[in-house]
Amino acid sequence: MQLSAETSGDTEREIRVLLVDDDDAVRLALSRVLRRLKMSVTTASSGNAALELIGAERFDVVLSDVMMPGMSGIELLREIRGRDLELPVILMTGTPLLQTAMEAVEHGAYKYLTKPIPATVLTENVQRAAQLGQLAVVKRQAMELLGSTLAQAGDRAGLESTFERALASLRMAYQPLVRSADRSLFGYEALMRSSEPALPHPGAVLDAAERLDRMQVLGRRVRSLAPGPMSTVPETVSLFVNLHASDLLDPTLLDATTPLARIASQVVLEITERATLDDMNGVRKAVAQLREMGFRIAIDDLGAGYAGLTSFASLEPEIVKLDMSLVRDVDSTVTKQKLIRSVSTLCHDLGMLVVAEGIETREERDCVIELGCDLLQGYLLARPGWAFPDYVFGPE
Ligand code: G
Ligand code: MN
Repeated sequence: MQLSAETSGDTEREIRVLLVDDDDAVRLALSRVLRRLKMSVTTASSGNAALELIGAERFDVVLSDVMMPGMSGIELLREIRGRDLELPVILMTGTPLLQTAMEAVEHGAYKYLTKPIPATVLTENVQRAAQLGQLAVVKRQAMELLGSTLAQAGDRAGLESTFERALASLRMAYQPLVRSADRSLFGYEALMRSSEPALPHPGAVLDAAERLDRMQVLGRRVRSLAPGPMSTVPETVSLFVNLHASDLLDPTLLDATTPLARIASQVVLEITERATLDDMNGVRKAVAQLREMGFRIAIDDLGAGYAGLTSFASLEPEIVKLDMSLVRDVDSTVTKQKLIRSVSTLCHDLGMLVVAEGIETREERDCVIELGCDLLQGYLLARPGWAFPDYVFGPE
């Protein structure tokens, strides 16, 4: 990797400052001071305006007021840390409060300055913050170059708060599974969604949880949220809940008093083939106990895994979900057709139901039905939605 010119310690380059204050006079006065030192200054009169600018341009330092209508400087700092762990932020306030100062430190503010700020103090701090920010970028690049997978302490703090916000904003979306035989509803799969912008899709939330060793917390949250709307549907409707392999070893999964366990006979626990099941003995034991509690087991993403058919065989699932890569363009791919046909024949002999997921076209749908898939799931029938969404079978 080449270190870019921007971060190679070129101290001659002008420093780009984003100045955030709702007070016009303060913006004017401070930008004058900074421009005198040949810094480039962009101004914003609110936290939201600042975030928009940060999304569009690169800055070396953010200098922000704390007390502003709408988003406060502390909130702005938190938002920035969710997206960028290295951009230095200096906070300014007219009324220093211990509480705010502590929050500023906690969220990684570079400095907390009290107004009125003497010109020399301001410029010194901005200059120093910009240099340290550049150093942080170079350090990260060097670590990447050396292939270090250990996150820095600072990285971890940032990721931690990002993950906490993702966890707090977690909601479940539901996608229907439909019987191909009579087009009736079989159940819904619960899919986690977070509104944390730095972790925009479920895979990113899972990655963060894994890096922070917080899989257990995430799994528990998913399982507590998933049953939500089940009281509104008949008991014949099933709920599919995704488990991570490590969830299988969490004792709370076997607690019969949880909301999920109370409706165990309606629940299908999906275990993905993507993960290697390390402690196979522990897993087998847990699965046996879960069955006794009334849960059914599905193998998820079959065909995508590294585990081959080993995990599949030993878990003896009631339901098998084909990975959507097998479903994609199946109507024009003979090898996929052969594979799906043999999997369904094998599964039917073993008394298992086969799900085709990720169906996006009418041709894929008709083809998987022809190949023996019992249950259908995918955007063609319904996209995941907040309450239990309706589905249409799709065009004839
Ligand atoms: O790993 P798992 O199979 O649980 O993941 C399902 C994911 O696939 C969900 O995030 C869901 O939103 C998405 N999904 C559901 N139906 C479709 C589809 O028809 N096409 C695509 N591309 N994705 C889908
Ligand atoms: Mn799934």
